Amino acid sequence: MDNATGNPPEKNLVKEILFWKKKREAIILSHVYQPGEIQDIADFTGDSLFLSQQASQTKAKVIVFCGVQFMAETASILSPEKIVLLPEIKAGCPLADMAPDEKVKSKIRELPEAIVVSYVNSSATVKSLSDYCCTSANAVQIVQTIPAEKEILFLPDMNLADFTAKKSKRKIIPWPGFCPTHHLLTKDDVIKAKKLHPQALLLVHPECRPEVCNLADYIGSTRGIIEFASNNPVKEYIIGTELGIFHPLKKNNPNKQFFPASENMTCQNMKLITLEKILHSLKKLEPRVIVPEGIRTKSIKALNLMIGIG
Ligand code: CIZ
Repeated sequence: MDNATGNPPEKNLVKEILFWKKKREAIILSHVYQPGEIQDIADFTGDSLFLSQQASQTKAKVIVFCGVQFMAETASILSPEKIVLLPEIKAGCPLADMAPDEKVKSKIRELPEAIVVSYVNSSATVKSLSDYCCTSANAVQIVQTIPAEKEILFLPDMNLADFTAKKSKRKIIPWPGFCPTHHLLTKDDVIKAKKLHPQALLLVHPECRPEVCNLADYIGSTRGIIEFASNNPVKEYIIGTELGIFHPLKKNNPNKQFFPASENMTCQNMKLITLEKILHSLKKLEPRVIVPEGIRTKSIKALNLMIGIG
């Protein structure tokens, strides 16, 4: 308890955050992989697509992005006139790091005719080299808009590339990257979870390995997984994505049961942001994420195509 207010420390922290949020005319955006207490104080919680749409539409002067670097960069590209804060600047994305800018440039030189589709989990420079950006919520739709005779280079996630190729029936050249959190889920983990919960449906993210996806009842983005579980009469689900998603799943579906496909599916980068860091960020207006103008103007077209579809 706080001696002055008699409130638990977390309650005082939240009050202070809300005070500074108003003072700064800020909006707080939280990804569903963030810790539950951060999702609870956010103005909007969701996936990259939804949060990018909010970032592009908001009238707020300051965007506090509770997520990882590429998400804050995306917000800055879409809303260059706003201050974009990432409360922990070290919150990176190992998947995005698997497609270094120079290697991507050289691959594009090797495939001059290819249409380049980049998953939003990529650097701002990679986005600026891309014809289209996509998220897991709209990768299939985006690829389907590309003329059938065109070669497609899809980066950086090879598992999402495989899923998108199968769904869209398009030939895709994958980049050999993967999300360590999703890729660690094995077929054996899933078989074990299914034995423990035989009545449960298996819902997995397309960043999971193809042999895991083959066993799933539903494969989709975080938004897709939440909608599927919320709209389905079945009461039990095994979930194959980052564990932060359990917060909205349980909150929206108090009468249903959710089991992790693996207890190890935690993205450490997503958990670097804390309530204390959000408060510090609002007070000091740092750390800021700014995308250099030359890269920003080159990446905006691909991003606008992404936020316009889905
Ligand atoms: O698009 C996103 O936000 C990610 C990283 C996953 C998902 O499916 O929402």
